[in-house]
Amino acid sequence: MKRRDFLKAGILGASAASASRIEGVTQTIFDNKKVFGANRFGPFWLNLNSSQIVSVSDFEGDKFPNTMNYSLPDNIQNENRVLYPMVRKSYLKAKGAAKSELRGKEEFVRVSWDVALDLAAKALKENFDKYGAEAIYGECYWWGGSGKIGWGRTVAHRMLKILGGYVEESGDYSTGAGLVIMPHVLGSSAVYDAPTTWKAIVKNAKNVVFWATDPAVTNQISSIPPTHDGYIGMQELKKSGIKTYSVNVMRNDTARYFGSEDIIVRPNTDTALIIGMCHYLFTNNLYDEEFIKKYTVGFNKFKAYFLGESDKIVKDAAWASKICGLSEEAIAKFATALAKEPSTILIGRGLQRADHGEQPFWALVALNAMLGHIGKEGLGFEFSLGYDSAGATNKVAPILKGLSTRIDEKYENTGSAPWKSAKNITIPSSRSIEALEHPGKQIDYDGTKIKLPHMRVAYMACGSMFTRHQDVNNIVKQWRKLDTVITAEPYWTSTAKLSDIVLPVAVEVERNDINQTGATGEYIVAYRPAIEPMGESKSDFWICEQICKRWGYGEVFSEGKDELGWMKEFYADAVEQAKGLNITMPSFEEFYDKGFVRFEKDDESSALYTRLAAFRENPAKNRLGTPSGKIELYSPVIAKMGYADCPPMPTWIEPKEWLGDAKKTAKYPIHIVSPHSRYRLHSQLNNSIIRNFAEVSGREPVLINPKDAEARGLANGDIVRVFNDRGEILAGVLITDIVPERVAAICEGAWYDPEVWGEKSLCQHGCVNVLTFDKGTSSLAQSNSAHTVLAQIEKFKGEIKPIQAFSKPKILQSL
Ligand SMILES: Nc1nc2c(c(=O)[nH]1)N[C@H]1C(S)=C(S)[C@@H](COP(=O)(O)OP(=O)(O)OC[C@H]3O[C@@H](n4cnc5c(=O)[nH]c(N)nc54)[C@H](O)[C@@H]3O)O[C@H]1N2
Ligand SMILES: Nc1nc2c(c(=O)[nH]1)N[C@H]1C(S)=C(S)[C@@H](COP(=O)(O)OP(=O)(O)OC[C@H]3O[C@@H](n4cnc5c(=O)[nH]c(N)nc54)[C@H](O)[C@@H]3O)O[C@H]1N2
Ligand SMILES: [Mo]
Repeated sequence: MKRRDFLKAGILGASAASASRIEGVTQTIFDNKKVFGANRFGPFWLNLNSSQIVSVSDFEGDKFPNTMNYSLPDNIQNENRVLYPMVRKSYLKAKGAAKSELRGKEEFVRVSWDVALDLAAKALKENFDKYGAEAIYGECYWWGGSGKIGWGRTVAHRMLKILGGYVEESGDYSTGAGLVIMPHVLGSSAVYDAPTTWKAIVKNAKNVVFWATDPAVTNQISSIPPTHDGYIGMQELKKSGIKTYSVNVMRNDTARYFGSEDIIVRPNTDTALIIGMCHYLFTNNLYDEEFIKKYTVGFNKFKAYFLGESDKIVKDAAWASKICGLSEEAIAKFATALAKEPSTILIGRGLQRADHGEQPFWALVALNAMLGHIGKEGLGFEFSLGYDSAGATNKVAPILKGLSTRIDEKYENTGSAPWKSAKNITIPSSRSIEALEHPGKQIDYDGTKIKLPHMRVAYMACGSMFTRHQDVNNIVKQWRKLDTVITAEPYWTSTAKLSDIVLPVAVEVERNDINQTGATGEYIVAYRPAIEPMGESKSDFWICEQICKRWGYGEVFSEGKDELGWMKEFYADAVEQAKGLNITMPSFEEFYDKGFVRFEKDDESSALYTRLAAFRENPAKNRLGTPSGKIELYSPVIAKMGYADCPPMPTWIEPKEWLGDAKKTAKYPIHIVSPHSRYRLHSQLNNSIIRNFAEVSGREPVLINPKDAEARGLANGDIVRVFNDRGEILAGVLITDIVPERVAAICEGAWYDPEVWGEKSLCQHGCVNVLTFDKGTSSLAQSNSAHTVLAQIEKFKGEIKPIQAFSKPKILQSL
């Protein structure tokens, strides 16, 4: 069938299926061809034969194609796909909530879409009608799927808005502490603002500091398909020979690429290092007094703190050295170098995903203010270059629109129109399990009190709770309190296995959608079904529309358009915008046929963009959004909140667990950090062939220093038990001095594989969040503290059992 015919028909055409490698792959729509596609790893070419995706080739417009996409054929056509709608046995028997303690233990039953959707629609509606929005957990966090139309998170939120509201999150897991503290300091969330460009940095900086960031790894992926332009900036930086530093708890890939000077600190002690540096700059008159006077408020209070005027503790380099482990001389030398020459500090996010994670971000702004480079072309601090491959020159291009939760006014008189009065209940991102544990509890949040909702039904899509969230054994326990768990998933993940209703989802190359590449906006790209959805999977859009239909609101959801219809609408809007930019775009049919349209022209006006340059130039005219209009080194607003765990200026506070706590380290002497893996996007792709590059002895690797290995009699490839009071995991030993003594690294996202499903038990595969604790960063942001963990490591002496994480659960064909 020709694509043009397919377009006309507007449905998936069918031709005879040839023998397929595994159950579920039936046919391709684009026979024996190269088909363009895109996802969060970047754009790509799929090479197809008559029945399946054979391989992936690089897209020529991608500056640094992501090798992760090579595993797509295996990932998409994986044994681990959910092929049919499934309902847990007891739930199906009862036609509703039943025996939640059996989740993960009993069989699933294959059902028709009608049965699954009826049950899902009923659970959502009944609970909403009885208990209101607080009963419906609809966070749908975050990284699964993509697209401007059918991203599961957007369509689920649209569906739950039509229902009348749900529990959503504010902030995120990525940078939740930064998002809440920065408005008090800089007057905007700052962490997602447009970044200073690499070009401006390379032109002007003499020192570039990578502070808790690993852009060589983390820029591989993006929220919208990346063309990886940021890596060109990094190449230019390397070529320039500019001195680079890496302030980190280990030597990471970025430091190795640049040959950076390592500034290795004890995990979670950066705030002390920074305050010690501030003290040094002040007492040695190396700081920019004029910048402080003109652009900041509160310096005198901060100064009194680091001089120890009230607590009699002088926070000098010697004090900082004792806490962070770096020598006094090294601290002085580093501070001096940054003060004497034009410097840029690129700040990562791992830093604030820790107990009191607000403080290092605030302290870094204070340090930068004292250095005085802020707002000079290419200099100062930057939060956004470790992510989204940002910082290249933008293209002159239209901005593609997308589906949202806004419901068209023409449906206002439909039924009782519950979306008109829909009111969501917002809790800080990562506080959801605390809500299950303590419904009704009041928690502090950024000067307000939040009452945690009593949630009864969860609609899960695009997220992976049991790998993402902290203290997995506690999640297992609290999870039982949900009456109904509905999970829309392409794969049999741990979350799917611990659900009542599992809805099989079609992935990007199995459905229609549209997107724009990031971060420069160079391409508008079409997602098209290159293969038929596996088994009976359907798009998130279709699923949510069908659920709304059961409430009588199918058309309100879809506005009478299918995904192709929405594609055409958003494309037409881009064509209109383009006209205003003097750009002619091809017809929709041509675009759909080819898969992409390119915008070539650089937007030179933004090429040397520098954060806070306008503020530096004219602080009266370009006031910041803070109460003073300036950078706040002391915040009267935060002072008024009176939080002991978030003082009103950058302050060193001991984290709940750290290497400086002699009592705790006696039992658990190793700090575990969980960086993001270069072999996956969180948990995604871990079920594919790429795992072969990423594992040691069939487990997630634990990077451990030679001395720590020796003390435990460990060799490369050994399987170890990593444990603390919260839980235990197995991991495969990789001995390396890129991690210092007493620090071990286990990447986040390895699939959770408990020995006994549904109970507190040993994770055989290495899901690091079994070890982490679930506590907010502070009363201010209540973000997650994933990087604050102590544990012990020992050789595993028990029986090694086969990994179950990637197997399907037991499935019955009927009740
Ligand atoms: N210890 C520790 N924990 C961490 C972090 C850390 O640094 N350390 N980092 C945190 C951060 S920054 C983040 S952002 C979170 C990430 O947390 P999540 O966003 O939950 O991470 P993913 O594993 O990407 O989950 C995406 C899920 O969506 C599914 N999926 C894929 N495609 C589709 C689709 O089309 N539709 C639907 N419905 N589902 C789909 C995937 O199979 C997968 O199960 O983790 C956090 N957790
Ligand atoms: N390949 C790949 N890329 C990704 C992702 C992925 O899963 N895989 N996830 C994406 C997402 S959602 C996000 S939010 C970003 C995450 O981006 P980041 O949060 O910046 O990444 P992380 O790997 O968590 O941490 C960055 C660095 O911080 C260091 N670090 C940890 N604790 C400390 C500390 O206490 N002090 C100091 N100085 N350094 C510390 C780690 O060793 C690591 O090198 O990455 C994005 N990019
Ligand atoms: Mo993130």
